[in-house]
Amino acid sequence: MVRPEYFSVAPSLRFNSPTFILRVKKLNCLLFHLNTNSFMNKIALITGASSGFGKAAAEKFAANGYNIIITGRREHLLLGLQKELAGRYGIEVLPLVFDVRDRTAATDAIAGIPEHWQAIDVLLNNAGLALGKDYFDEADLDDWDTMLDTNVKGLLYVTKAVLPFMTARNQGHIINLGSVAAIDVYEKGNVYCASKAAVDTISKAMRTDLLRHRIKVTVIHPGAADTEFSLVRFKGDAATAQKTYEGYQPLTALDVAEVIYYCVSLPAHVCVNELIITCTAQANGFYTFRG
Ligand code: NDP
Ligand code: 8X3
Repeated sequence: MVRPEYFSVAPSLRFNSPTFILRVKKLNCLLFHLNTNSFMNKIALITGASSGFGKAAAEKFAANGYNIIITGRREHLLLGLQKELAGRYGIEVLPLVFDVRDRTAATDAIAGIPEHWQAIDVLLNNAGLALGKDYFDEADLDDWDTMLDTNVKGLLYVTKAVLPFMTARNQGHIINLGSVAAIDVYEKGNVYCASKAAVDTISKAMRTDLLRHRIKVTVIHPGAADTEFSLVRFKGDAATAQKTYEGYQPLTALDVAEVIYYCVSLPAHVCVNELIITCTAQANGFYTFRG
């Protein structure tokens, strides 16, 4: 026979006892906080998250518990990524659709993010492109405008819009995507190389001027990586784009995302200022062994 005392419930745990009611209220309060966030999570804003490095970085940050703000022009890709990453990793994703070349759109989109998204820990300035690969005298002025407007001015607009959120907290990490093209000017690279050299110089300037706000600035210079980059550069000519990667194993977007995440995961007092990453077959902007 089961003795009655095994069924007795401590007075404080009886449903109608004041202590029990208080405990339930406290539990509800805790659950409410857990629900309304995940805003204990860190926040990363990633430009150009609809493809390539940006998309791979979005997944890497999401997998590590970051809430992410993903930006780009192709809304359907951002919405698809939002659904996928929020579902897979249980984090929050805020898509922002704007063209980084549009100063007002970029500034307004970022200035208007909800308050609980404003504590941005990491800004990944990744949106960018090459357009054309032509001799200087034969290149298209519109291509040059687009590259400078996107790679240089777009990066400046986004950074200026995000900085008030970082300086307010005296903390943050800005990662800029340069390229080996910033370091070695190869034939027919002209203005793309110049735009990435500008990113390199701007990164040094940011690092210097933002020291007083304890904001880290890292510039990452990747070599050839198989993303949509070449398809965009050669304006949809898939055969020419594919030739870029023939005869060797290029970097993948994931390779670069891993390195980006390594840089942000270092202790607060450590900053990777500059980093060059190529596939093993590539020495620099000039030499690639196609065996
Ligand atoms: P992808 O073409 O795959 O991705 C580029 C991203 O930039 C897309 O998400 C695109 O989004 C976004 N983007 C382009 N223009 C704009 C714009 N005007 N406004 C907003 N977003 C824009 O290329 P990668 O991932 O390879 O390139 C990412 C960065 O890395 C670039 O800065 C590139 O120069 C640099 N890089 C690339 C290398 C490579 O070999 N792949 C090597 C070294 C550096 P959407 O079209 O939706 O707007
Ligand atoms: C992209 C790499 O070598 O095509 O920045 O310039 S390269």
